[in-house]
Amino acid sequence: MGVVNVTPDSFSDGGRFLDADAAIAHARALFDEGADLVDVGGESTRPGAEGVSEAEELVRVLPVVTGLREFPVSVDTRRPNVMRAALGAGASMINDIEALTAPGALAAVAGSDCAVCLMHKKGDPASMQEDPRYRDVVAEVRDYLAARIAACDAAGIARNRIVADPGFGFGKTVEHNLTLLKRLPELAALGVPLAVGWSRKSSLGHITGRGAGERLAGSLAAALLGLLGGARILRVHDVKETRDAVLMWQAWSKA
Ligand code: 7PJ
Repeated sequence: MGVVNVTPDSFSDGGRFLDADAAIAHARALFDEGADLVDVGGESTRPGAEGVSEAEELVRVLPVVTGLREFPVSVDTRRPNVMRAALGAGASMINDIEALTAPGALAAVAGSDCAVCLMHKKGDPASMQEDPRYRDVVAEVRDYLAARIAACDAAGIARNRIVADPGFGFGKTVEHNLTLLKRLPELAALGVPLAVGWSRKSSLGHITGRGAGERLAGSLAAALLGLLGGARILRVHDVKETRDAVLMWQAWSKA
């Protein structure tokens, strides 16, 4: 899963069309590099990020989803209205960092046949990294995701449409992230495919001492550790390089 952020280009005076065209071109490049899916997001949910309005999110995301109709597209959103609009425009998956907890989100997904990625997070992006605490991070993440899968089930979203993601970096210290990565096989008990996202994240910076633009090798190592732990979807910025790591893992698995 390649990451496509749709955010206004502050250096461009060409306006909205250029932002959408740039995102579409980026997504096409990621498919050329071997992505099976791209994740289009119009709201930054990085730690400390400020929110965008629903109208703004729609204006960012919809032209990109529409422009990628012939490709498998996931839309990273927490808002039911954005979910419905994106699915109407041809999206095949909803990736929700709030695991469909917003009022109306379960119904928005249940009303289509799309796939859904349920992610764990603790707290809100503005403050979630301040002092996250868990008794047992793996048990808490697993129980939360199991409850969200049960909520989907009750809403009529079949299990074979669901992917679960522990949400690395979302209300988690470096230690929590490492514990979850090491004990990823315990999340297999959820009975749905697992997605992981370590790409370029700050935990890699803490571990390697590298700045945001220098985390490719760390990201690839984390991706491989995720695969070895049972992950089946890797949410990454660097598709070309990750594809080679996946091919190495596949060849090693078959040997
Ligand atoms: C994730 C995500 C992740 C899923 C972001 C970033 C932060 N969705 N959206 N999993 N991370 N499913 O890319 O640094 O880990 S935004």
